Amino acid sequence: MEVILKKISKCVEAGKIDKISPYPPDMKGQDGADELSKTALDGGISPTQLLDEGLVPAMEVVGNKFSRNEIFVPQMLMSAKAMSAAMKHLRPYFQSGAAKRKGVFVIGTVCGDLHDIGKNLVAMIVEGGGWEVVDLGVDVKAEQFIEAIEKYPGCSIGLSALLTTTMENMKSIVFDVKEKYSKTQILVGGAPLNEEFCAKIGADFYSPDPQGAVSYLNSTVS
Ligand code: B1M
Repeated sequence: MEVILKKISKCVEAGKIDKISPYPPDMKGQDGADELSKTALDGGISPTQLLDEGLVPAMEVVGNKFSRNEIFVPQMLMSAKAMSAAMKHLRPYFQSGAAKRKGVFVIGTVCGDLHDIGKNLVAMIVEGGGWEVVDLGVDVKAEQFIEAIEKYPGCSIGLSALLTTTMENMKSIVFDVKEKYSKTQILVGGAPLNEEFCAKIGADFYSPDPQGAVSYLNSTVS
């Protein structure tokens, strides 16, 4: 049992999606996260074990390496894809309630802004951290975040912005959300932001990278 979970972790860390994936070259022809996760579940490993002992620790390693600049966006994308290949097999268990996630994280790139590469990475890493992620896409307005909070009570929300112009839109989104739902945790991120800006607009947490967002979200439930 432990052996297959270790193999799955290794696939996620290395970005080995499935058997036909040529990346990474030294794992060519081997089963990837896709096949191994299916084998694990068919062999009796519980969905919770697969998530908690296989996928979450692996994504944590990946997120931390990225934070330390030991790997870069392409490697992290491959790991996130491998994780998604495994998550595909877990989805039915989440839907039936047989496996639980830590909570719901609603994320979007704020209104006026169409940059979504960083936001997508954050979404994938947070999902790999054991959270249900609801991705509202790009150009997201305050009303859409508020609708999502009403649909997923208790969720946390994440705002991403890449433009110095659109980061200003975060301020009104945070204001509108907090006015209606003062306890909703709001995380912000994106290249032009910093902690000072986060404090100025009244958001709860700024993270420069996806792993920081996962660590903060985890701290809100532990
Ligand atoms: Co745009 N663009 N762009 N662009 N673009 C920048 C951001 C820019 C810096 C380029 C430049 O001039 N040097 C500049 C902004 C300048 C400024 O505001 N000061 C710029 C501009 C001006 C524009 C347009 C206005 C250009 C024009 O049309 N005249 C236009 C705006 C469109 C709009 O949004 N309304 C525009 C358009 C585009 C494209 C569509 C062509 C494309 C976006 C494609 C897409 O996203 N699907 C694009 C791109 C690709 C870039 C650059 C080259 C790369 C951005 C990126 O994806 N980085 C960028 C220049 C650059 O950065 N070199 C640039 C990689 C990504 C992984 O990083 O998004 O920072 P990032 O995410 C990081 C962290 O920030 C963090 O985690 C991620 C991983 O570490 N993070 C979070 C992000 N969100 C987070 C949320 C969190 C936590 C962490 O919690 C919630």
